Amino acid sequence: MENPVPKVAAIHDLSGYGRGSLTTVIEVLSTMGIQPCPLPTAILSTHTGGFNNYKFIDLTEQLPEYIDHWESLNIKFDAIYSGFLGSIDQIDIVSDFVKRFKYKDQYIIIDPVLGDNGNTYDTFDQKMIESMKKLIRKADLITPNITEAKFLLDKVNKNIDSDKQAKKWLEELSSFGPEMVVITSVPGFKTNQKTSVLAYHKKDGRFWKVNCDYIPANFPGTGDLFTSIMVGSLLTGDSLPMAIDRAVQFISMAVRTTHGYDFPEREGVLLERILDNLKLPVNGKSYEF
Ligand code: PXL
Repeated sequence: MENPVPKVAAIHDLSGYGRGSLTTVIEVLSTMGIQPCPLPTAILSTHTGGFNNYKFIDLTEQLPEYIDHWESLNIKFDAIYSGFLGSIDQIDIVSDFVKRFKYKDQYIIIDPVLGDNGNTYDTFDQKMIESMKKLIRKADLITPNITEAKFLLDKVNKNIDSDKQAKKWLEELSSFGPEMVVITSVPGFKTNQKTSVLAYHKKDGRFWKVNCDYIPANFPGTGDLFTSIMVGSLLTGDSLPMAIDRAVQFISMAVRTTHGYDFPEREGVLLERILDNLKLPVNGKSYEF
């Protein structure tokens, strides 16, 4: 039996407070009519961006038996979607998971969570970056932010400052293996009043760009929100540029909604206030070819 509701194996941490990772993934996918099946990589009291002394419970040792049980149930996932991994060994575990749960017409989405704003997150180092370069070979779609793209391409001191260079970076990332590459949070080439999302689809050789107004706010968890919307959109039949448009328009709305309140940025965007907008048709008016 094909799945009456698409199923996604969601390999992320569960951060109890602050929004992001599994709480965001579950809310977004469920709203979009998709069943999230969480494979928790770690449990944290909060995410690591802006909170101190958080409790971090690494679940690496528990994962093999959890996965063995899933395998015994013969579950067919329409997509496998990984994000924040709690240890370097988990990269091998995800790689093995993809091999064991491979299924026809399935999307493998790897969000290579490593860092943001030029830095790695607390729990990541160069070894993790090297392993992530191997893991992304397995993906159909990767969604690094600009900081992660720089780490993956060993270009930490370089910037994208023209369309020509943007294409080169996208093609280089795609040469690792993924059919679709999306880079988020790319600063505007000419003005810092804009940021862009850039994308490449290897199969048809087309490049896409969606510009967004820059808002001087930095909410943790928007990367998870972006990729989760991409996953939901692709699984419900959107094209790559339409999926990006949907994610960009929703996140712009989320950031604008949240920015209007006097509210701590570390708690993320006020997702629950606007979640239902994910069900609306997207107008596709923002993407450029
Ligand atoms: O959103 C990425 C992410 C996921 N999980 C944890 C994080 C972060 C980013 O800070 O701290 C625990």
